[in-house]
Amino acid sequence: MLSMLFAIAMAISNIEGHLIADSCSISCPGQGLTTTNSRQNYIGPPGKRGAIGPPGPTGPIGRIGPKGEQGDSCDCRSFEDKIANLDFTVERLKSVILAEWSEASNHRWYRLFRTQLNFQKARDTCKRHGGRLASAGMRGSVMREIISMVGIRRGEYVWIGLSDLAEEGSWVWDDGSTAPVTNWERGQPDNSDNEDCGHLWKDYTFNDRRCNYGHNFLCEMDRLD
Ligand SMILES: [Ca+2]
Ligand SMILES: [Ca+2]
Repeated sequence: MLSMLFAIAMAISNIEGHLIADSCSISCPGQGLTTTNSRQNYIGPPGKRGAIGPPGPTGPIGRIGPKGEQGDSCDCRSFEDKIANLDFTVERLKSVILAEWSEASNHRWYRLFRTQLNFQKARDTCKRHGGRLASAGMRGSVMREIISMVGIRRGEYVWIGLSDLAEEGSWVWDDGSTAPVTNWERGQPDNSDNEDCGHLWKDYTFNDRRCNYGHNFLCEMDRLD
């Protein structure tokens, strides 16, 4: 009788064991234990965050952006003017360095050109050298000093910066002055045969003469500073 009861108890135990094993093999693989009887479910703690991975590859090149605003155009004219002014300054400095000009007590510089040119060409030559036909230095007492300094001979024809080209009888100086002319040779200016340009003559007095004659000429340059 006892052996029969033992056998029955073992059989029940085996059956229950199979039921638990079957239950776990279906409901809980790898996630804790779940039973078909009244036990609670167990969920494990979250795992540790993994290390930050390396940066990804460089992305593709973006689209071309919109056009920028139109820039200012190059003011080439001002550059040309600056270059011309530099050439002008260099020419003036070269002349002084080469001692071709002499400074008078009025702080202006003078140079006698013994090249016979008409009035306009003489004027242009002075301008090209950074000056003008002698004007301020031909007014007042400084004139004799300058004539002596540059070596103008008595009676030598020398163009100076004096003309009535703009208006007959209105004599103006090339430096813009309209100061009265007080050094005319007696009887001059007579405008004989349309004489509109002034020159040194006789006793360092002035005469008007046709502008197309070729004469030596005296240039004047303002101080360099
Ligand atoms: Ca005249
Ligand atoms: Ca005359």
